[in-house]
Amino acid sequence: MSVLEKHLDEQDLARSLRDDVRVGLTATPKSLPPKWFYDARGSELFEEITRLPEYYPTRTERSILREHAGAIARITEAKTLVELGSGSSEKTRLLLDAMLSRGTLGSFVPLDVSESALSSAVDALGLAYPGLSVTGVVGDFIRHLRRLPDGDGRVVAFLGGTIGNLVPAERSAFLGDLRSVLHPGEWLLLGADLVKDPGTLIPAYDDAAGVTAEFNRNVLRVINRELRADFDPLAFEHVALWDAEREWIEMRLRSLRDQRVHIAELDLDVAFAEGEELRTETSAKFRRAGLAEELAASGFALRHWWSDPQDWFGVALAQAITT
Ligand code: AVJ
Repeated sequence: MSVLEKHLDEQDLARSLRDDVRVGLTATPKSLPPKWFYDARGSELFEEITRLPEYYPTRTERSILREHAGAIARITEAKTLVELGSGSSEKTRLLLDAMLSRGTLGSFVPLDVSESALSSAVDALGLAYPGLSVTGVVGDFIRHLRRLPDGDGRVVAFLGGTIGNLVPAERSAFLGDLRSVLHPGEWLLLGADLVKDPGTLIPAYDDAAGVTAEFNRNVLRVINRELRADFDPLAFEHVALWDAEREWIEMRLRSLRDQRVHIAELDLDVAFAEGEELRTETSAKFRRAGLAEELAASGFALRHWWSDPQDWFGVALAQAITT
């Protein structure tokens, strides 16, 4: 059985896009939150990114999950698997298979901002797992945590390294909120991309085929369509850089010329100087010890940690503790 619940209606989405764009494009330096990449086209481009030779996180995480899904199922005895930012839920099948064969699992609750990605995932999963109750929640993993079904025996999976889209203050707020919706003993399964050689990191965000550049420019197309703006996406070039001090990747769009953009829906004109950069994403990279500390500070104990032989990606299994 599968159903889709919407916590983000069109108006809600439109309002938060307007607010984010107004705030981000009138700030210095300019920035936009990464969640606006993911309309139907952006979600497809992201799926394409996950298959690129340079983009190691998805396949590395999948190999870790493939190897340890049985242990995750045994340790957690999950009754409900919740997945935040689930997208296509493709890697999740490894977890669902392991949890179902353990016999503990009754329901799966994927939550994502992209209704298109979520509804196809929910339909496919409903067919593939006829005995499982699948409830897709269209929502934002920051704002709609409290709308997740209550229960016990829940495992919340937050995979793919999406935690890296949050800067440290946002991470601690998010982990604290998540801890407060869980009962002691429930679990967080967290996928985190790890600090590594910039020679590996940068190409993962600046691939030779230019798919990431298209993904990055897609946010301008979303704003054009949703807010009646007149961005010329090709007047911006894709930039990926490694901030060694803060240990994060930044994606930016650099204006190729002096230009003005009109955003009709906001009644706003925005000037870009030649060379001016708009930050569109931060993607933080982690170290095991640092992540264990952040988890502990939010009321989670790191119980297990798995990574690949190259130590490129880490999967943490943390348990909500009594605080
Ligand atoms: C989906 C946030 C994990 O940061 O690696 C991929 C998004 N951005 N290429 C990431 C992304 C550029 C991705 N996350």
